[in-house]
Amino acid sequence: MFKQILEKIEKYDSIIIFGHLNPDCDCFGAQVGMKEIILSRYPNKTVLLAGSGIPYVFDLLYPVDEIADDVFKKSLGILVDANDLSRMEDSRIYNCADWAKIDHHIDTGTFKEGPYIVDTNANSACDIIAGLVMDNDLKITKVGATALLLGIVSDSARFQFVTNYPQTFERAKYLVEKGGDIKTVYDKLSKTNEKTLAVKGYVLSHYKKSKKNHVLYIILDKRTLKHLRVSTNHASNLINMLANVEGYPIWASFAEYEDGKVRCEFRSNGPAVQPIAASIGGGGHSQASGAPLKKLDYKFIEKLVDRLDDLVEEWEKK
Ligand SMILES: [Mn+2]
Repeated sequence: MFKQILEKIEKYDSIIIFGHLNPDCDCFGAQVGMKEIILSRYPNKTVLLAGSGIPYVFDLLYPVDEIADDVFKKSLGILVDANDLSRMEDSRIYNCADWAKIDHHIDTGTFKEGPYIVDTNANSACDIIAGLVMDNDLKITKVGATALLLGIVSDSARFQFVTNYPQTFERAKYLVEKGGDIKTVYDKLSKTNEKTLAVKGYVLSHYKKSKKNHVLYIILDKRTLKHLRVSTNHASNLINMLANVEGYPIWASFAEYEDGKVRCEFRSNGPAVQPIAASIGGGGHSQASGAPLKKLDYKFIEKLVDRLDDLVEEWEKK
């Protein structure tokens, strides 16, 4: 499949790499990594990054691009770290001339627009891309290697969630040897601020337990988030505050946006939670998935938590 993706890249002078909604370090790292790989091989092509990226690493990598509307129709669109066109942050992806995809989420079969690589065993999209570089003897710059390390380190929660350790460590080693700045990546990811401490304090003192005591979860309504002065996405990304608590193999968060919609996140170190996310229009990985809700409906959330509870009971019986 990579050969087919490469053929597409060869065919277009203009290439736009798209990140998903609520971009994270894996998606942005994969965008920058792909751009560096493509430009190393084809220096005369124009490669642009769509979406909002991760501003706090712009100084370490570089910012996303402002792209005029008319550029899309002559460009190849590459999707990284997401299932299909509907998941991408910049919806102008629909206007592209052609598409290709590299992803590690459970394949929903909804991407039919072009060649793709999906490896659900990879802990991050950046892990897959690092593998492509090594296996195909591609060039990677220092910035590109740093970007890929950023995705690998963040999506694996500092190498906690890894399926194939020898392979991932080998790829990380390769990237460090290519000049990837692992030290600064760790510094960036560990840096925190008082606002974040306040949210963490709130989560630790307000989390709830499911009826059958298998699930820890937190509900963050928009009033609370406003009071804490943090965005819904920032708070959602702190879900692992509730991770690894003895007796609770599943943890979840429900955070309300300004417009009343809700972001749900489910995590597990026991049963797969992806089917529950998928059943309400979401998806992701087997043990780390999310879904959108139209509104903050406490009754509905209670039912969802009951289902997660039942899931653990089923799993414990096995
Ligand atoms: Mn990812």
